[in-house]
Amino acid sequence: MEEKKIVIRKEKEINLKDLTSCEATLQMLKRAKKDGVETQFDRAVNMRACPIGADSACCKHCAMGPCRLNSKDPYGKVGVCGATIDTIMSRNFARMVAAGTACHNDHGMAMLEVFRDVVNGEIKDYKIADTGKLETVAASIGIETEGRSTHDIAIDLYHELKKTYTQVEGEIPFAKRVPEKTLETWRKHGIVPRGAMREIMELMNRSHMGVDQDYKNITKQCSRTALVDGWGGSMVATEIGDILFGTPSPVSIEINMGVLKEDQVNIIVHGHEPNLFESMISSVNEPSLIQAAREAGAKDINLVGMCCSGLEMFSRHGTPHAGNFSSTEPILVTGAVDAMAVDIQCIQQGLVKVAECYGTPLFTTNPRCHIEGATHIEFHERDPKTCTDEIVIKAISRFKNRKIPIEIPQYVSRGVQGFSHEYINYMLGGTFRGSYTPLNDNIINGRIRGVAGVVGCTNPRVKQDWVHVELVKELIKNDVLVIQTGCSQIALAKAGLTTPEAAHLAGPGLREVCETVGMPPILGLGACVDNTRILIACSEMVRTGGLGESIADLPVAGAAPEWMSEKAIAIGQYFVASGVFTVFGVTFPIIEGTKFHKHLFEELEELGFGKWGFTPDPYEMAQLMIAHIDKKRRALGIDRAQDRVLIDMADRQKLDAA
Ligand code: SF4
Ligand code: MSK
Repeated sequence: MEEKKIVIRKEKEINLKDLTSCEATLQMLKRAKKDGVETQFDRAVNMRACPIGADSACCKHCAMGPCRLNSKDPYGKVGVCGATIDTIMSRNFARMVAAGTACHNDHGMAMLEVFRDVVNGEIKDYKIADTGKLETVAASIGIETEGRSTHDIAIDLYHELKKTYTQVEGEIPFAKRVPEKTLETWRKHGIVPRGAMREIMELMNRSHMGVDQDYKNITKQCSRTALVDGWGGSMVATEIGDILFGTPSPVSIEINMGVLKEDQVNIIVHGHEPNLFESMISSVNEPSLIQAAREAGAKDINLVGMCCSGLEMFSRHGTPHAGNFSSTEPILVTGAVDAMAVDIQCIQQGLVKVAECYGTPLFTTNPRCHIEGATHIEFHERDPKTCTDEIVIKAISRFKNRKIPIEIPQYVSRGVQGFSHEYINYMLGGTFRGSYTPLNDNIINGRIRGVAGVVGCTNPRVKQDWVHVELVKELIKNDVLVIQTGCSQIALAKAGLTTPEAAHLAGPGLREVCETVGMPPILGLGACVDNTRILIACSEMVRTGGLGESIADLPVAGAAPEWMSEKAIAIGQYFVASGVFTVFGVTFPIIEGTKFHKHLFEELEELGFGKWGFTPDPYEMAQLMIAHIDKKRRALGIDRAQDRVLIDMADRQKLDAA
């Protein structure tokens, strides 16, 4: 492959150390700079964010505009149609929620179709790996499982879950899993989702020029749409992924760019759907392909994950992981990647040029995601190996013809990952009495102050991984148990903080619990669709008792400190609508001091939901989250640590006599 060089526009001097706290990525950024190769970090420095767009103070929903309002004087002007700043910002926000929800639902629906074809026998390369999970999920939405065959339960489950997407009236199936009081709040406000297609369609209609022009009414439909993401499409993706490929349980994995091997054929899979990766595992274990790799001079074939599909794979199979979103270009700079195969979501177009520069073949595989300049080899679940075998063959050929000097940053961390909510149940309660009672008890007695979900992307507008790591360190220091998904989980794993030994960084109460159970203070739950595991964990905490009646009563908080995608906004809105205080970093696309801002950041909580928060500073973010957790503890009457009282025989006799 012809090597090309790209000249970076020298508009600004960049101090590379300010861009990332990932040492491996930093090493590759130095090499890229030397080679004159541009990455997202250069582009972010040279592309000043539009201040009006950043505040969402512009509208291009019709050809009377585009209209730009003044962020400094938001009520000084309206659009040509008369739209106010609150209408414009809420419509823009709505379209982000619609797009994010569409992504997760399209992913979930594709997974459900694969499940249907596996059950029908039309897809033969996959099978149901976890029948126990199949039965649990089916029973949770009222499907009879007693004495029935796996096939019959699976057929019913498919038909029931299909309603998540296609139903036009009624409530989505997983509404049955929502705590009663939370569901009551949704019903009162008319936001229980019907089906994803209906909700997304209605939100797009309402955010069109000249339809819904009341920011509070638009917010309602934002919540209804976002809820069909968290409790709908994403939850289906998680549950079907577990049923087909296995429910994760903790596994020790290696993470960071040092997992690449100079003497092996290195293949990276990056994206979000587990199907491609599962088939790639079969292909790299194919004896004829291993033989071909050896004949080409390689010791073996080394399969590595990145981003969220990598998270699904290391949670299920312990597959090594090379890094998060912002490292997907830098890893190509190693020259050691013999093929990168991608499916959907978070695949930057910039990969094409970096791949070209270092002679790495880049393959798109999903009909939804072609990229100009990448080679498309379509992946079909009914014949998956044709695609993945071909990618392996091309990777072997690239290995044989490597021209670029290899430089692999020697950074590898080890961490324990793969804490499904089922495993948390088992870990805390044991095989025969699996339950959330020990978690609730330790929250009530104050050893654990509360639980924080720290999730989401990395974003070159802030120092990569730094906000995630500092925030999480601050939270565990204050006895807050942290649960994680997505690129945030990868940041903490790279920082070496997902081991049981990291308990020494926790406050005394959390440390005691972690040491007793032998668990890390930071639990990685999987990919960004697996935020639904957090929702289920919250529901279980409510059901277990002692911490209030709805998710909004729990001493929990969420954060996406380095978010960047519309999917993150949809996730944030479904956590808020479910009752969770959710803080975002980087930037927030709403002008402070406006009515819409007040609605999202204050009034939603008064209506019985959670609310939004914002700060780019990790320490302030931790304080906001801890203050919220403490507020909830006060409301529950558990704000003072309640140590277990050990009673002696004399006390016991007094009690018996009473
Ligand atoms: Fe301007 Fe209104 Fe058209 Fe938006 S919908 S571009 S605010 S005229
Ligand atoms: S990959 S959505 S950058 S978490 Fe799920 Fe990471 Fe955010 Fe993509």
